[in-house]
Amino acid sequence: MENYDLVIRNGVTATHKESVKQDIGIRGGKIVTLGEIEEKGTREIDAEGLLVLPGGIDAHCHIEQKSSSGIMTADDFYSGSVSAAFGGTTTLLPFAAQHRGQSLRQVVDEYMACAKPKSVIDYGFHLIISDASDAIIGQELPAMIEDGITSFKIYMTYDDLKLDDYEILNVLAAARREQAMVMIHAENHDVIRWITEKLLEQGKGAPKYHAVAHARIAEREATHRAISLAELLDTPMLVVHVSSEAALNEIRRAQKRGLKIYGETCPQYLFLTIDDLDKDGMDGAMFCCSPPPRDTASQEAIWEGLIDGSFTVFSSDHAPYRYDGSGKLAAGPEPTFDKIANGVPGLEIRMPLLFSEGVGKGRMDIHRFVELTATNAAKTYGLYPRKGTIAIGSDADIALWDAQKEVKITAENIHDNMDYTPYEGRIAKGWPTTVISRGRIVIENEELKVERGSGQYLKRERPEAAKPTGRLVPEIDPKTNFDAKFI
Ligand code: DUC
Ligand code: ZN
Ligand code: ZN
Repeated sequence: MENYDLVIRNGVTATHKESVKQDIGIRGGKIVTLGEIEEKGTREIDAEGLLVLPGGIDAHCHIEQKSSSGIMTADDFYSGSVSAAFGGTTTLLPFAAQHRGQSLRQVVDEYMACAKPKSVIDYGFHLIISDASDAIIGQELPAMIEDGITSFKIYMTYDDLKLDDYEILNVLAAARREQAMVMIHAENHDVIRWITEKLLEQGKGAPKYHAVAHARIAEREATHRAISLAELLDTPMLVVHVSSEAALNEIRRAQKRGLKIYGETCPQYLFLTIDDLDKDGMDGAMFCCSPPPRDTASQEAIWEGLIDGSFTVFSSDHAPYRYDGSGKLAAGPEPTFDKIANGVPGLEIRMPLLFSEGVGKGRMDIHRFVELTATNAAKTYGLYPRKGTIAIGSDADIALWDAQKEVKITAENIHDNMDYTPYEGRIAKGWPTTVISRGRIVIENEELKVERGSGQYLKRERPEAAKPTGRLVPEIDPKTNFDAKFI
């Protein structure tokens, strides 16, 4: 006789692989039984007519993070985690961002101290590495990876963050040795800088010129270069926030050649365009993010990449800066585009908008939706099968999803700490009604049911996805992918 803390009955469970009508028995925060359950649980939920999905994993978000120019995100770990949970997400992987001169341990300790008393759902961290000195890469980074922070992001642009190709090679070599996942922001710094200078010389400082300065060619070139560096050292790598078909095609080509190159895209590249930046006054600032939204043809190309499997994960890239002097207008009431904080919010709408426009409109099936919003992130970042699926032994992280529920997205009804949403007025059909994290009911009847700080830190495994292919040998010897005739 089993004793269940919670039994979910009569729902259709959908994982990345299959849909099954079954009951779910939960005990001690874990899924312990799948199938027909006769015994009563301490708590019971009737999920008749609902989809029972793995809770989402948002693997790219900026929470309680200071940008390199010193601007604080609007969300802390409380408002950010609450907002994510209302949208069906049960795990967050935000960044612990190193500013040059900081030790990685100090950075992680600071972010842990912020998250622990506030997050209502489970969380881990990716590092951002802006200082690729020997001490950081050779000693500190391996220690952090050993401690379960098994992924990190590097940048090819931004004065205070960018690494040059030599530094990137050092970082990739370390990631390969340690089997950590490298995430890369791929935009050509000097191309952006050059166009920006020319635009500003011509007095073109309005928000819409942000999208001109961050040209697609800058993204394509940097994506190609990043992939080349990863190929040289046979190091798996994930290209974050891909906005354009040209960059996506670089990823596709690499994948066709058998390289472990992964891609991520985000709601802003499906649902916004350059026209959103072209608003009266400064209003376009609300849509400034990097890379910027492109055009409707790009949106279709990004959809195709999600459908055909070229993209591995769909993340929010939630980077919330309010439309006031604390955020977008921190440099003054009418800053030129290069002084506007980059980023848009999206934690809460990530899954509902993809469900509504993807599954609801017949572009993708529910299994692909689950894969993109949960399972693949778990696999890519060392959390699978604990997170990202509904299976015996997995954490009971579950979103009960009403495919018919329609919600109009407005700044007021989104639970983050923002004063706008870029998706104001859109209706998304398909929302979670009950959200469960480790068997705890987090959201029910439109209400938060757990205490702040009840989320747990996740020490992650080294991801299988970060294992080198083994088909190339990065040491300099005649059997390698180096031109070795004279070695
Ligand atoms: N990169 C991100 O990942 N998020 C916001 C802005 C940026 O440049
Ligand atoms: Zn980035
Ligand atoms: Zn980001």
